[in-house]
Amino acid sequence: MFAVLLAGIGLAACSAETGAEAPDSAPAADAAPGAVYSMRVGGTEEWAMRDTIVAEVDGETVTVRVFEDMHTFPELQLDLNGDGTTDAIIAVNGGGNCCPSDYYFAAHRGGRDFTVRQIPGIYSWEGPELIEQDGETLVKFVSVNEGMNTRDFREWTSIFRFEGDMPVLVSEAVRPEMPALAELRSSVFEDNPDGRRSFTHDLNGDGRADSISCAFWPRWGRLSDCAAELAGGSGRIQIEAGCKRLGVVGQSTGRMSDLVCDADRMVQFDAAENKYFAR
Ligand SMILES: [Ca+2]
Ligand SMILES: [Ca+2]
Repeated sequence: MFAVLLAGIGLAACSAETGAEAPDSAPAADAAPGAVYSMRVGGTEEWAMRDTIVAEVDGETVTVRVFEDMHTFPELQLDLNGDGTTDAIIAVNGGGNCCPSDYYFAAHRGGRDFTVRQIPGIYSWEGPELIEQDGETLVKFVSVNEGMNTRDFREWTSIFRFEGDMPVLVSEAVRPEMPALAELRSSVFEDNPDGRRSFTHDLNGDGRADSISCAFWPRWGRLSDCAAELAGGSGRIQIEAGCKRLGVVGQSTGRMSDLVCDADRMVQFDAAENKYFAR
């Protein structure tokens, strides 16, 4: 998850590039016959953004929608609503890495007529994915409440179909949490992001409570610099995992209890390194 997060940040940061040399069209290799979508630099201001989605229709360039002062990109181009015209899923973001894109459904209604609607409830760093389900082509988004907050980790998968010009939610499922015996959550830093917080659990089964502690990284709302200290003092055991929730689960690797990061990511002790690593 964390690698994905960082990749997402990189992508968002790259999309913040500006300038008049920006290409005026996006790859559209998978486009079905019909409208071909691309983005254009709108306006003449210094911080020109590729804020305009256009479509080529029968040799004509039609403005589909201007998202003023935003970056745009047509992510998917195909007939999503089954009416024979090429539609698009459009990513729109403000540049930088604060937030993932918003996503819009552009329906080509024929001729120069397009309808654009936001796809609601999405907070996805990875963007849309086409899936086949029961013989139907649908679009899946995986959202994560990543960002500057102390809320509990939440990952939800939303699947949409497109009817006419409307995105219709087919299903939404939240990734369930693996239960923990004891845990620490980002929310304990809500009132004060400074210092360290800890909890205790007998990690090595010697009957003595050990301490697990973390600091906090406000920018991404994650626990940071987590470490375990065993009772009796064999030193600090670093926990290499950036989590919004770190807990102890009822299984172990070698002599040491396994940990859970966020919903269900396993974090296990590596005796050779004397560290915990996320798997
Ligand atoms: Ca269509
Ligand atoms: Ca112990």
